[in-house]
Parts: sequence; C-alpha cells; structure tokens
Amino acid sequence: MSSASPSATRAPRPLRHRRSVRRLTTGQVADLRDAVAAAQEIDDDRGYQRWGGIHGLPLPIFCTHHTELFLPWHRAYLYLFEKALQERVPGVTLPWWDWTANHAEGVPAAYSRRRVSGRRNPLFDSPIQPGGRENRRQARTVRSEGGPGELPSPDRVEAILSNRDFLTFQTQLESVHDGVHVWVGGTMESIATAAYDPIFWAHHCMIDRLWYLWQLRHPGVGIPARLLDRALAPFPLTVRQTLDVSGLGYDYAASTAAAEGPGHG
Ligand SMILES: [Cu+2]
Repeated sequence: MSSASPSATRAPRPLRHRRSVRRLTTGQVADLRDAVAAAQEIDDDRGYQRWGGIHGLPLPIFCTHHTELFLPWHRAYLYLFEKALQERVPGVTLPWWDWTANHAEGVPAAYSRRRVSGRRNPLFDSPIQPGGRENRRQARTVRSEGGPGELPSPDRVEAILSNRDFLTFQTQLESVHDGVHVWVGGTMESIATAAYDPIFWAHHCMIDRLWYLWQLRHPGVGIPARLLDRALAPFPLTVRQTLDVSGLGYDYAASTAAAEGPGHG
C-alpha cells in the first residue's frame, strides 16, 4: 500500500452536483460569480465570448433548435462550458433556474442584481463581442422580463414529463423553453445572441434537468436508435455519449430532484 502512488489508490471521482440557483449557499454563488467573471475576462478560446458565440453569432451558428438533436446538443454544450468554468474555479457547477417556482421573483436574485458587494455582477449581464452583435449598439446583453404570471406552471411541466415518447417530450419541452427565452426578452429572445446572457446557462440547465428527470421516470424508453451515433458538432461527442449524466461526471442534487413547489426556493 505504502508504495502505491496516490492516483492508483484514489477512489472514483465523485459526481459533481448541479443545484437549484435558489438553494446555493453564499459561497457557491460567489464561486459561480468568480468563474463566470474569470471567463468573461479571457479573450482566447477558453473565454466566455467563445462559448457564447458557439450558440449563435459569429457564424457559423451551431445550436440545434427545432431538430431531433435539441436536448443532446445542448447537454454537450453545457457540459463543456461547465468544464471550462471548472478550469477557473475547481468544483463549480452550473445551477438551474426553476422557472415553474417563485414566479413573483422573476429572474433569480443571484442573476438580477446589477452590482454585488460594490462590484459589477457577472451574472447580471455580459459584453457581446463585435462579431456576436446583431446591431452595432449591442455591446452588452440586456433583458426585458415578462410578467410573473406568464412563466410555465408546474402542471404544464408535469404533463410534458409524462410523455413516454422521447421526440414528443422533446418537442413539447422545447416549446416551453422557447417561451422562457421570449419571457426573459432582450438578448435572450434571439438564437443569435441568447447564449451571451449569463441566465441562458441557468435556463438551459433547467431544461437539461427536466430531460434527466424524464430519463429517470421512463427507464425503458429513450432516444431513437437511429440518432445514437449522430455527432454533435462542434463538440467531440455523439448523442450516445450524452445520455448518462453520471458518465459525464455530474448529477442533479437529489434533494431537489423533484419539481420544486412554490415557496420551496
Ligand atoms: Cu435555449
């Protein structure tokens, strides 16, 4: 034993939990802010501008919306962005925004305060690189939130989760997802620019979590076999490689895996 190298005896890497943004500790929010701020400060391929740009502008636009690869493509996208954040702050994970709960709050407080502790809040907005703008004046992300009654209800999400057919589930979930993009408004309303807004990642983390919950609820069914070996460009992953989140090293916090009711955030 004593001669074994530490790596040879180390237990398998524990799963990193993604959590509800409303349940993050002060320290976890600070870590997330540090990681996003650090990514926003890097200009090269590891930086926030590159990740925001993969989804939309600058061209080519890679994201897959209203196709059969919507959920797998965005799972790969979040996974690799989260890894990039972890290079800045080890152990940090993407939180999800449960937009079925706390409707009166709107965009969660962690993302909606312009400044925190006397500094710019990197979760409130982000610069948009010149090539990522739809018009010249769009130097930073903006929002234009809808009314609290217009966010999806828990009943609507529950009905979607009860679908046994993957493609039907995916189509209905994407429709709710579209509605939240429009609800946030501003930069989030356009596929070309949406991923520059820091709330994009928390919104898509919720979508990814709902797919995970659907997978748990319908263990015998899955994605059509003809899609399993499709590549998810520009990421080095196939559809098959996105199916098991624990294989990707993350999980959704068990205590909050069930849909949160109002007042539990
Ligand atoms: Cu989206």
